[in-house]
Amino acid sequence: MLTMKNVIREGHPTLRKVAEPVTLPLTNDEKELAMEMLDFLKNSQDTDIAEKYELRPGVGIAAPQLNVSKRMIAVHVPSDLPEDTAPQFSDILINPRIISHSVKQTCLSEGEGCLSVDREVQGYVPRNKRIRIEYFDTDGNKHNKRLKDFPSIVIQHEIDHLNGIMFFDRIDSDNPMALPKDLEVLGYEEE
Ligand code: FHF
Ligand code: ZN
Repeated sequence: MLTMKNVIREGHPTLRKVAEPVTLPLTNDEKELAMEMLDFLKNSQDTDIAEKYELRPGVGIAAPQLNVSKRMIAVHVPSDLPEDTAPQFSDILINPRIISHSVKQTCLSEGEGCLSVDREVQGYVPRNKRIRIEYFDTDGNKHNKRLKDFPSIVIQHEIDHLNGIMFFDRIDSDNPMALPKDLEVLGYEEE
């Protein structure tokens, strides 16, 4: 089972590398890792399991955060409804690509955090409001999906990890709370 011990932190060189594409079909080790990544997210969102294993609740994780420089991410965005309904998005994405995006941007009102960053970083992280992505699942099936708002932001944060980019690279260092024109701020509850 993956825990926070497996997650590398800011300063580790792997977080700044451009990850390698995954060759299909996946090896058994790659399939195993992919499943463990998605399980980590589910465990981290389960109050009892998260407390027991000291997991930080997360909605996404990229293989480079586990010191594996491959283009593989897991995303598990829970429903935003109070009832126990299906997640908004849950999958393992192999070689994900943003094939188009809106001009309109968005950002989270509370900024972003990262499993690999053990400090609070203030500031807005501008993201594209809508994206269309292409990716392969672990069985090699190709997917083409349109996402908006929170799931779109999460996928952009994860694809950034595949390119060696950290969320704070996108914060305006001169004025972290500056909002570009025509940017819509999204409400966000964290942890
Ligand atoms: C998170 N946690 O998942 C953050 C961190 C915007 O590369 O967002 O570093 F658990 C991946 C509902 C809403 C339930 C939010 C992308 C953030 C990606 C992980 N938690 C949440 C939830 C959360 C990072 N990461 C603060 C850990
Ligand atoms: Zn991150």
